[in-house]
Amino acid sequence: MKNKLEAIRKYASQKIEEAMNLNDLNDIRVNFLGKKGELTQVLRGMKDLSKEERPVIGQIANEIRDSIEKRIEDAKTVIAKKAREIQIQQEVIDVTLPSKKPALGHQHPMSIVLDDIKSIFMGMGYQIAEGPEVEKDYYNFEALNIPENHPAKDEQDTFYISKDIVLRTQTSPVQVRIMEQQKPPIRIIAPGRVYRSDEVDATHSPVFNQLEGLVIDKNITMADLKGALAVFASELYGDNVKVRFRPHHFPFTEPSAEMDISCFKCNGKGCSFCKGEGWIEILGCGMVHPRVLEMSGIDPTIYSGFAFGMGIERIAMLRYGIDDIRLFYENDMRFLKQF
Ligand code: 2NM
Repeated sequence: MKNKLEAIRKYASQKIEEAMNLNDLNDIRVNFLGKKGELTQVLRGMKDLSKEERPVIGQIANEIRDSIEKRIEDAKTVIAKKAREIQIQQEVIDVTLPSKKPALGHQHPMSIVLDDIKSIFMGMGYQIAEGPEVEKDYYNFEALNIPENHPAKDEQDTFYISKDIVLRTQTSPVQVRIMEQQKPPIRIIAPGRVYRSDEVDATHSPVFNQLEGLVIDKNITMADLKGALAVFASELYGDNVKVRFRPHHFPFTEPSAEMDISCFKCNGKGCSFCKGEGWIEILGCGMVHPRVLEMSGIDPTIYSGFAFGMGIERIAMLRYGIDDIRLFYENDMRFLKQF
């Protein structure tokens, strides 16, 4: 019986050494130590042994079972380690391979133009002001001297949240809020999103961006307005553009004007871009109406000021020769990548 046990030990060792993987080792465990395993079978035959032999053989059998178990566990560790080594080898990263190009975004042409305009005015000492897009009717219309019956107030033109709350149609309410809060001198620009109840077409969008400016101090005149806006035009479009002011009407300014720049494509000669005019309209402006100053708590007998407003989409369309406003909102990379 002793010999038989030794033979099992030897045979099991050999099998364990030959095992290639965890499955093989499991089979070995079953074949030797399982219910019908070879060692188990031998142990069953112990009942035929004498009283003296039984504990001796029993001890040997237990030793052999423990040693087979331990060897199987050791072999498992070795095999797992080998498998890990092979895996690591296969997963080696070739750092000399060219990398995948990340899909980079692109600055939106509107942001480029807005940043340029902002830095021109910041260079002239203007501060940037912001305010709510959902605005009181008072700030959007009344405080700007826009009368109750003005066409801008028509439901056709303005989105009403309620009778006295609207989506702002311009960023001027931001400036009214600043006039209420701050004492002159005031020198601000108010960029931001505005809303008009317009049908979408190549040049109209119900949501667009505007930038308005406001300067208030003692002795501010139309000459200051012209000087500031001429500097702005030459910084944005180049030294050789000329500006001209045409009389206009806004309820919140008096006098009011529209500013044109000489066409930067044909230098003012007249071309298809400026429709033969030689001039391109870029903004509206004027001297802030004394009533507007007064309503916001600024004494019009001491202070005066000028204001202006422009549509950012329009400025960007002119600058880049974009003929459809909808392209700004589609975020098609083929469009965006061009700027
Ligand atoms: C424009 C044209 C002219 C304007 C006026 C004001 C305020 F608040 F001072 F009254 N803010 N912006 C203004 C003046 C806006 O946009 C075409």
